[in-house]
Amino acid sequence: MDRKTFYITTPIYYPSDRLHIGHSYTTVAADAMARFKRLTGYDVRFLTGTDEHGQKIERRAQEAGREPQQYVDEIVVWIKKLWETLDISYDDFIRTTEERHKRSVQRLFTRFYEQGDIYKSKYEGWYCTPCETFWTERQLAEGTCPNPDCRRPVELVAEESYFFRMSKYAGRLLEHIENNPDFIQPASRKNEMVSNFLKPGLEDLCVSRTTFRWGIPVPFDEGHIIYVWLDALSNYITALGFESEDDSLLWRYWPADVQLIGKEIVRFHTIYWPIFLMALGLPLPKKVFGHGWLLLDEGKMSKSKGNVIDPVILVDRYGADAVRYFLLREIPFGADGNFSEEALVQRLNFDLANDLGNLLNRTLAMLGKFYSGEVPCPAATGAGDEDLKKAALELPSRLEELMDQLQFSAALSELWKFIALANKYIDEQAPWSLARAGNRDRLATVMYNLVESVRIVAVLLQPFMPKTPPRIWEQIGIAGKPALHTWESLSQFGRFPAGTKIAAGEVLFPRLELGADGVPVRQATKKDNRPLPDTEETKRKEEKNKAAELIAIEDFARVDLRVARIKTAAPVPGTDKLLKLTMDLGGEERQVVAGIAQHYRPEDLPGRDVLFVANLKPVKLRGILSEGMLLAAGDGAGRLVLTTTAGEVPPGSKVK
Ligand code: ME8
Repeated sequence: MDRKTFYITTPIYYPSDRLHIGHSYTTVAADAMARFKRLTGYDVRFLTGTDEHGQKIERRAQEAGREPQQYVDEIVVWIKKLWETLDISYDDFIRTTEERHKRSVQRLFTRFYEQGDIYKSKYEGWYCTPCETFWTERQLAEGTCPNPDCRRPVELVAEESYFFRMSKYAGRLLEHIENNPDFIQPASRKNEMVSNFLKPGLEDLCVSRTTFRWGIPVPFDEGHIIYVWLDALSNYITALGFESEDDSLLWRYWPADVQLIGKEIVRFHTIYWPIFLMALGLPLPKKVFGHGWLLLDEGKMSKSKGNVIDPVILVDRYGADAVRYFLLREIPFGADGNFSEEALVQRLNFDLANDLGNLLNRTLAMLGKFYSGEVPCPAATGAGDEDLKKAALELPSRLEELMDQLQFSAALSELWKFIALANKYIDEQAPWSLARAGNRDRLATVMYNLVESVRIVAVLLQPFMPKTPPRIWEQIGIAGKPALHTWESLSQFGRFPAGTKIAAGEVLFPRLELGADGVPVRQATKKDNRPLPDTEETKRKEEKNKAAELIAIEDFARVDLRVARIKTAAPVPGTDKLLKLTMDLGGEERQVVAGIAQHYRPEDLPGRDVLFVANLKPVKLRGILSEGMLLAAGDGAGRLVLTTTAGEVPPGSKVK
């Protein structure tokens, strides 16, 4: 219990819809930070969750013909699955519809009221439901929501409400911000908050609504629902048991060390939130970091605009680690940056397949060739060793420094500098020449230093790409030696046990290229196509299977194969695998349900020609009639590619 603690949070996301890569961005960053702190010995608490109340969610549920609870329940299942797919190691997931949260929020509201921070009056002003924000007439932008990313119509609200006396705490907050330069990061956001909001003077905040029901009722005045932002912001302490029977977590972990958010909600987190905390007599978070936006074609990716990238499709195509690497590496944390799949593929090919992959593969291949796969004992030092060792020993503290500033991209770039240095060490030491010259002592040292460098890289990769290091441990033969995976094991260069047997395995990151249709395909390389080990036994089995599986030409002729053109494509509600398609078979139209939703976006499909089984017995899938089947090729690694003809033929043409 005497370990230093580290509490990190993400925003709690609205389950009004499925989340996109923008939400994954914040969560992956928080996860990398949490994992990094765990690696360096901290007792970490990592919180994420969902913000489930409010008018926006109530309306979305109504539109979908559901009860709000039922509506959010389904999306929350999806969100939790997404975080599992992305290896998000949260310690707690708070939902604002949970009893533990609702009870605490009601107690907190009562406390504010009893101590005179909240009073009842009448609110007359404007409300933006998509942003769940009150605006004054003066703040509106030509009569619409002034949030530059929103600009949607606002609604006139005139209702009896409770108000929070913001002005009472404004001076103290300003002082805190000025005295704690780390509190709001990056610094530009701090200046914006101070000059645009605090200096002009804070108005009291309306903290209850009466015109809808989906929220936490004010306990002593049930016609009122607690304002969704007060409800939501409290999650960071209700999840620690604030005002509950057991608040030991609160005492252990509060104040938060880092609260990660996107820049559009910095105001809520650096003005309202600290003021609520001051009113509760609790310390303020040490750092609130408002990172930049992921943009798509220069506009903010957002659910309401519909210009979003689905993280599930990306993970399916590239794997969780490559997606995580890209998010953390591509854009300096804090700044806005454009998202593009081409850039992701480039990162994967250059940084992961080339730099990291080559270091591992060359090291393994040479250990195999020169030492039959057994790591030798270093025997003769030489020029270049010191530089490599020095860099390896300095790397952990360099990374720690950058991570403490949430500079994920710079931290990864440092790690990659070391990878580049190790690759250069191979080129300069030229182990093949040492082998040819019979210089076994020097060769042993070079090979030893390389495998030790690979180990060090893998240790430091763990927070960023949690799936990759175990694959490296496996190949360099130290999977069963957890002591060699730790931060402490980096304090010395030379912990790798000589005599370890390596086991070269699959290429970590095969090179990809984006096909004309925007779908990535694996580039053929000599390494990727290495034949599988051929034993007499497997050969015999294959022969036997082949004989059993042969079909006669008449069997094949029973299948009516056609070329069909996709006319329309739409998701099947309630599934993430199926699409409903209408197909043109040359004068005849068919409806089919195809399991390709994780491989193709509906909007990319119309107009494509595919090979089609036209005489399949109709079936109903999810209650939808499906009359036929599209043919697609699977690569055995989970990727599916539609089949088509090599040249233009009219829809309906027979495939023979
Ligand atoms: O605001 N680029 O929830 P939300 C980068 N429930 N990050 C993005 C992004 C993008 N294009 N789009 C979303 C809410 N995000 C409230 C929060 S907290 C007490 C309540 C990330 O579902 C970013 O972290 O709209 C942003 O702040 C958050 O998702 C907004 O999620």
